[in-house]
Amino acid sequence: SINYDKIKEAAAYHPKPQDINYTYGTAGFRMKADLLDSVIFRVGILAVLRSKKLDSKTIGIMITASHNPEHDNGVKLVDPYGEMLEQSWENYATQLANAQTEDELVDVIKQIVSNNDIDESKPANIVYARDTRPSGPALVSALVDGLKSLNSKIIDFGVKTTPQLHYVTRCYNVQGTEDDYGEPTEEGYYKKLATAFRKVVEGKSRLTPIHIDAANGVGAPKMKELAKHIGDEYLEAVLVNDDYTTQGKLNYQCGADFVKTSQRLPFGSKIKHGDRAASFDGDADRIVYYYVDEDNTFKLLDGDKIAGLAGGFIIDLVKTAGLEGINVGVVQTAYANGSSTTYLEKVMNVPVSCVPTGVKHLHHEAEKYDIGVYFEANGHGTVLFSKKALKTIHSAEGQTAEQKEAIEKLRALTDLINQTVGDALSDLLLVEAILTNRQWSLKQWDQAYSDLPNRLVKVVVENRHIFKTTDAERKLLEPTGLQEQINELISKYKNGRSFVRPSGTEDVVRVYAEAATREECDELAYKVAGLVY
Ligand code: 16G
Ligand code: ZN
Repeated sequence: SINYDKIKEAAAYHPKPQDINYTYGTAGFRMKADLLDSVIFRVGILAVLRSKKLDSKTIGIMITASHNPEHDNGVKLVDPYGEMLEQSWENYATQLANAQTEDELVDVIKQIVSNNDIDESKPANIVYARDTRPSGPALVSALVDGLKSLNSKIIDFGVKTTPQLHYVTRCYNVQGTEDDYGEPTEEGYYKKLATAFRKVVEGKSRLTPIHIDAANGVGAPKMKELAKHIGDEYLEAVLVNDDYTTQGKLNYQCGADFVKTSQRLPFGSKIKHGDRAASFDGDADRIVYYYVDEDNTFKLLDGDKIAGLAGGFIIDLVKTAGLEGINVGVVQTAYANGSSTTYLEKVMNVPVSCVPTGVKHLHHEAEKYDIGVYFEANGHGTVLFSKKALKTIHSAEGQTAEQKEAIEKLRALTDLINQTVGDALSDLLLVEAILTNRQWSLKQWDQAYSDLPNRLVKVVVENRHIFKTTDAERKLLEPTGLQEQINELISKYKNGRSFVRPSGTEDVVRVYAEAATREECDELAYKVAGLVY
């Protein structure tokens, strides 16, 4: 059982700084790395409790701050099937992190144990990984101190992408069952994806090279490894911003978040008209595509475009395969471009749901469909196949050669897609596989619809917590009266849409606007920002 004196002793080496209030938010804990030592120690403790609670299932821990600056870091917990930590436990994470003294810490632990009827004697299993940040190794040792203070069985998965950690967590928990998800190794991950990719593109001509900006992060070495497993004859990947060892380069003027936010090429990219390019973020769980047009304008293919491409391809395969009983739906957030929603609903006739920002919300909504495609505009997303869909796809036989081929491709897609979480490597292969099958250029893909001009503005306010939203963050409930003022502004713009929400990861309020023209959109964004300020 739990030795509380041992915990106190270990915790004394990882004191909580005074005057800091930590919150486990949308992306776990995330902030300047030098404030995280005590937090990570305590996250280790929470992971052990979670594993004990879930009958010794393996819990994953990822140390990363994704697209944030290099000096930041963060940590999040991964539940047994590779999903985000169950929401009701986020509160425990926050409570543990904020316990000021060792005695308070032990009190919180005891409370979690008793609230959840945790059997203290159950063994605990943990797997952890980190990205390439220089602060990673020191934080890992704080984590290990936390884990060891409770005698858990620990697997160090090393330097990995966030989605690889999600993958391996699921693999450990379903190994040898009918839900087997692959070998719980990095090698197993590459083999699974590479084999599936070759199956989907077999017999089609290879596309021109894909230029990948890896944000100088962990996606660089991992993409190279994946490409080796796939082979040049199927995919030609050319990397830029692949220097993950020089300090100061991670996410600096490059990566998916930079490209999406600034709507321009990353530093270091030399693509010309006709080239195909994509950017990962710092932990390789987001991807956006882009190209430059004849007249040298930058064209972005973001998460909404990927959802349209993937949704369209999967719907076609399901129809061709004759699997009419399988429904396909798409899940978006308020940030989805209005044109993408119209395209999905009106042209493709797909049901679309809108949920609040954050992967856990999208993921859960997508589980309601037989095949649920979810993407945030920022490039984070994946496709979920329900048990029913998997069973149907794996047992279908097909009458005609065409049907058989469609079924084979659907089967391969269930392996190609990392169903635990959005995965830049897996999503890249998904997009490349679809474009190869369709023999489409990025421009042809882009022609499905044109994005409405849009603008995202950050507003620094005194207290962002007074902003309360409803309707999947599309409307403000509080401060009272503000939404009416915003509505009045919106009504003056053609195709105008705007909403205000407090950020879950930064101390700011975000204002989003779109309208028929760039000028109108910018004007709307700044006027709404003016109301918020
Ligand atoms: C986190 C979320 C991401 C979301 C972003 C919004 C996860 C794993 N990540 O990075 O999905 O788009 O937060 O940030 O849930 P914001 O609340 O600051 O706008
Ligand atoms: Zn990320």
